[in-house]
Amino acid sequence: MKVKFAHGDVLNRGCIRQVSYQTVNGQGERVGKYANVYLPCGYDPEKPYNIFYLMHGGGGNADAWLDSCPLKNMLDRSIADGELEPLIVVTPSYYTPGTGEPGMDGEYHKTLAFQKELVEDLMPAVESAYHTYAPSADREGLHASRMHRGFGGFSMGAVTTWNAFIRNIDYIGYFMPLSGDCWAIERLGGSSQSEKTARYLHDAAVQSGYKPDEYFIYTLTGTGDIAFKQVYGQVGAMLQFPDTFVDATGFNAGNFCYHFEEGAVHAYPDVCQYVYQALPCFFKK
Ligand code: FER
Repeated sequence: MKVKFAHGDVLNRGCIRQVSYQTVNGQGERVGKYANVYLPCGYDPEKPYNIFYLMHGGGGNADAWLDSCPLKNMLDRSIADGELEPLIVVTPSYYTPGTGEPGMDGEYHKTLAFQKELVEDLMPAVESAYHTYAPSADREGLHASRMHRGFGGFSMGAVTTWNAFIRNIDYIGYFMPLSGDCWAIERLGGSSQSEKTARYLHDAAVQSGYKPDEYFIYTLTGTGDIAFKQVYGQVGAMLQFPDTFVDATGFNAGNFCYHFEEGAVHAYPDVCQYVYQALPCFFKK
């Protein structure tokens, strides 16, 4: 990993806005929700920006990323230093009001149900309010701009990200699962069902019709992370499909990057460092 991000003062600060939108909860009722939207310093509505959606972990909410680590300061400083191109970052939630208390049971289902909300409700609300590369905020416009859109998340947010890869690759070109595996086969299946999980992802990628230079995955975790075993097992199995998941450093020659940070644990401050490392590699195609 390059030098770690150090939290500190910065002259050029971006701002946080909120976008409200309507969606449908697990009971089929219309409910109001919001997501936070980071706008880079000097955001100019005349210019298009890349956009990165970043999901919280289990039990979190749309604010979790912003109040659990210096995400905003990291973005401000990375942009001010010229390491990161100005972009829009959205922190939503996969929970919907009226669907019960957070908990491991039903959690996977929520990350899956969120995939429809993401494209039909959240992206249209955000990308009609702020200027991204989407020529229109409907499926067609979102599809046309997929290489300017990323999705990442921590823990259950990583589970959400693998689901986005499987369900929403038509609208997203870049994926950043952080300290969490793919549960398509079973819960924690990255270690218990490594081979089947990797094959499932491989099949999803092939069936999407996109070539390996049309989707990018950067997954990171720490050796002290409770998700390490799952992510490590899954990455090893994915590398058995080298035509689909092409091993790369910083996407130089391939579409699949991974990093295991020595000693890092399952917590926002460590995971924020991963975003710092990986985000500058996005949106280069
Ligand atoms: C993992 C993926 C998700 C993991 C844990 C989670 C232990 C989520 C945990 C939670 O929300 O409590 O690989 O490893």
